[in-house]
Amino acid sequence: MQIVTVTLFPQMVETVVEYGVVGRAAKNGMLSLKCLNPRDFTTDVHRTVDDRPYGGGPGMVMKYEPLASALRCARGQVPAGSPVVCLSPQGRAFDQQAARRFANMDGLILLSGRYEGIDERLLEAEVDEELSLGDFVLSGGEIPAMAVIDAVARLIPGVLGDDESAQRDSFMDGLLDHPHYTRPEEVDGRRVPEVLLSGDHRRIAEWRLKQALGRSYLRRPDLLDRLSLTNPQRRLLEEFLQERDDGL
Ligand code: 4FM
Repeated sequence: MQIVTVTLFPQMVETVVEYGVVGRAAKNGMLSLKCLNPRDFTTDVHRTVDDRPYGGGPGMVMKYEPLASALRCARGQVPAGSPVVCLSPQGRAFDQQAARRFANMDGLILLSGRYEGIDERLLEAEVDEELSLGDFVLSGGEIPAMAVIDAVARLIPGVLGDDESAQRDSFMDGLLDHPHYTRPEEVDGRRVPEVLLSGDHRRIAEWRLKQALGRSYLRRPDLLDRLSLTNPQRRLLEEFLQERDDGL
């Protein structure tokens, strides 16, 4: 997959392919990341990429022309039909479903803004979708672009090992993860739940699903609202809440 990111801070975004799973994908040639700096597409001596907002107010706005030129160049570096995505709090939620959608494409163009915003006409003319990582305000779209690259890269077929991707397609899709434990069996008086030491893989899978259901119910009820739980799943969730009320 080929990703081009348009950013005033290309060196910042490029670090995402230096580490871990994404680094391995880039080394193996399963992912290519290039960055284009809109400043390199300016035509004035001062290399101006921003200007004052019409209507007044604080801060600066990213100018249309350097971004349009950079995006045109980006389109020439990815397969035709690759979506152009801008990261901003004004976007719809970026989620695992969006990550899966992009992972099945051959190319992706990401636009990371800075300052108070981007000239709206550039978004209308050149951007296919605006996506948000959450309801908070960062100082630029670079970190969200890096998060999108990471989330998408690990879903590209062949990037994760068999073990890693088996987990991904698990029955706990759409739920929060279950708790994890590793050695030692006891630390500072805290023991690993007995079932995980039992070797009974059926009971372990059932315990993990119960934990995932319980945590999702308590912390992210919005996730459960989107699922229709099976009868056995609803029984497990009721057991979880019962055991919690019992102080277990
Ligand atoms: C984005 C600053 C565009 C300036 C930002 C411009 C964000 C988020 C975010 C900051 N992006 N999810 N939350 N971006 O805060 O995606 Cl021009």
